[in-house]
Amino acid sequence: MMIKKLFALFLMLLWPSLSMAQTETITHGSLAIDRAVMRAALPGSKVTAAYMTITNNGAEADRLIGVEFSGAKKSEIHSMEMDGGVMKMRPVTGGLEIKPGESVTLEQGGLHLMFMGLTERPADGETRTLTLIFQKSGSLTITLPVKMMMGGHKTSS
Ligand SMILES: [Cu+2]
Repeated sequence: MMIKKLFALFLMLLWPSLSMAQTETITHGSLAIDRAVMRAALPGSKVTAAYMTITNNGAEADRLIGVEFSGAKKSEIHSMEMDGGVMKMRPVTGGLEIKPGESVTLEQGGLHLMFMGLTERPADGETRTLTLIFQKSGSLTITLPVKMMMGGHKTSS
């Protein structure tokens, strides 16, 4: 009887990791991260960005309040807005709210994670590790693919 219960528990624990490998969704408490990707940095460039969709499946709002990346001197959450006909990006103050039952998409030309003062160069086909810091859910370390991406974001500075 005990063995049966343990086996059932084992299956329950195994199942999310199997589905995670299939869909590339990373779950963390009530949060789910999809389509995480880091932009490959061009040779000589000191900046790059990362994008993803964060979904809150919980009943309470959470906030992405920070990001850490060991390959950059400074990592920030940025927004991008038109300002007098010019695209301008600025740090998101107070964190990025993820309302219950909603998704926030960080994408080219919009919200993004910004890495400045790169101390190494993330190249196409590699992977990198980031730590996302959430107000309620705490820290989540994710490994994401690095891909060459065109347009949408200024990668030279
Ligand atoms: Cu930026």
